Amino acid sequence: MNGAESLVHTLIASGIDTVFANPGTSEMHFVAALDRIPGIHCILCLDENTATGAADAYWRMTRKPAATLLHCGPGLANGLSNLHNAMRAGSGILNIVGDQATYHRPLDAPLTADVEGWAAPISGFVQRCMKSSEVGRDAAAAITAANTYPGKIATLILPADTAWDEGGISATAEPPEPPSFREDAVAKAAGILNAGEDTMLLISGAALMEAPLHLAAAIAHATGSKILAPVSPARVERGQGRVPIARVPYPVDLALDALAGIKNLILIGATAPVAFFAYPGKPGYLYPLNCNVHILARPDEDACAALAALASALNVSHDPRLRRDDHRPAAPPTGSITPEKLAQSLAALMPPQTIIIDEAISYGRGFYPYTYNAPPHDWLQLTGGAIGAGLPMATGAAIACPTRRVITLQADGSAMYTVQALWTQAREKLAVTTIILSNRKYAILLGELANVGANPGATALNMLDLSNPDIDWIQLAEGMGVPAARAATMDELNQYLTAALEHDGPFLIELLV
Ligand SMILES: Cc1ncc(C[n+]2csc(CCOP(=O)(O)OP(=O)(O)O)c2C)c(N)n1
Ligand SMILES: [Mg+2]
Repeated sequence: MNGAESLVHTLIASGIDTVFANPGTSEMHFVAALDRIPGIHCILCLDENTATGAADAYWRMTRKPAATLLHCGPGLANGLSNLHNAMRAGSGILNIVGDQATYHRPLDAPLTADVEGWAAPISGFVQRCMKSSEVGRDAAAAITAANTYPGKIATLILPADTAWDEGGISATAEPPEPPSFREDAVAKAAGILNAGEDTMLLISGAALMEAPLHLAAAIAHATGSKILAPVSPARVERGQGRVPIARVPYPVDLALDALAGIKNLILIGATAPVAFFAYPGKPGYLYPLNCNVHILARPDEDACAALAALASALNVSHDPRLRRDDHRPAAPPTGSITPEKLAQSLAALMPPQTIIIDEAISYGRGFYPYTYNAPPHDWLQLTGGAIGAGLPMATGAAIACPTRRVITLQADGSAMYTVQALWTQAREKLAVTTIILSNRKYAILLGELANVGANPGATALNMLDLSNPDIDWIQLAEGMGVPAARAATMDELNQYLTAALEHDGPFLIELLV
């Protein structure tokens, strides 16, 4: 067994069966081993940021790491912005980076780079394999790290000779230490909630899944407090039969309003809410200066167990009245296109268990309330603000959940960063419907120009304009094997969306907004 084969055996023994890959010369033995040893689904991505974004959503939907396969430092560098988003999401990924042979590195050949240096800021674990006999052991340690709550990016650097040399020994990853929580933090939170001051529970991570969120809502209801999610949670289970939860609004003034008057902020798997950016004359923290911030569970602690302990300390149990029980709209709205109508159409047309990938940027701000009554679904967002995540995440979510539908709410400018993910969707015949929100501009930045007090002229405005030439989304999609149609009214959108959701593979709708 060579080192590469020991790596594949270690992946399989440790529960990893999916690799999002963009290989190069130094990974050829790993590629050959994946071929010889059955059991791993290898998905070719035509750029590294598609591979890393796909692995992120794969984790969010399965809580199981996928592996990436990236080529040397520059391949890793291409994938960094979606690794950044994955790190912000708390996703576990086995991030495999092939590299120069150990003895070739000192020669400083062109692709030699500081892989560790580029990997370190987004990784919870970095290890360079030094010998074929140690690849299995190193991979197992990396997988344990990737599985460590809430999920970490574990970068495993695989020099070519450690892959091709004989003497490989496969290993099995140990389960990680389970997360814990602090009893004293629970007791203190119970005291705060019993005192009856204005209190907000800010909930994130695994606590946004159906059962813990329901319990959090019951606690809030019983104690007269409020619940809120962060501005861009990794995943929320929502829709009919579940508890609706709003998010901290993106615009600073609206966020300040949402948290105004709060005397206590209890963080449950969440960090203290801050503005996305500084704006002249506006605060960075979004809660009042005199608000007491209490951490019930840090993001790396067991927020669900802490919530359960808090509920029992307060003698609160699930309250079925808090679940959303109204029906979805009988028919989707027609006529001209607005964000609210688009959200209502989604609620009316999406099948149960749809996975929504939201990189809608400015157009999507108001989608949330209009989809509370949609069938049960998951909503995944851009967690780290690094645009270019939507199409890759849709790809990874569809691979993770082959029996579910994926709908991508995709702003046009952001789509262009990783548009080649569409090709992988076509090749893998994934049930993904992409709705391109085609406003032919960087609309959010037009607002931001005003927010920071800049006074734009023609040069500035030209840098935020995506027309001249207009991007032809139909040709782009069809050029990569994804059938597509253009919609200029809600009626057209409804018609194409209905058909797309019956269609076996991917479909793209360019929505002229
Ligand atoms: C990796 C990365 N590059 C650049 C930006 C800056 N940026 C934020 S939003 C945006 C434009 C978004 O345009 P689009 O996706 O069309 O959404 P719209 O504003 O039109 O709603 C840019 C360039 C970013 N957030 N991340
Ligand atoms: Mg746009």
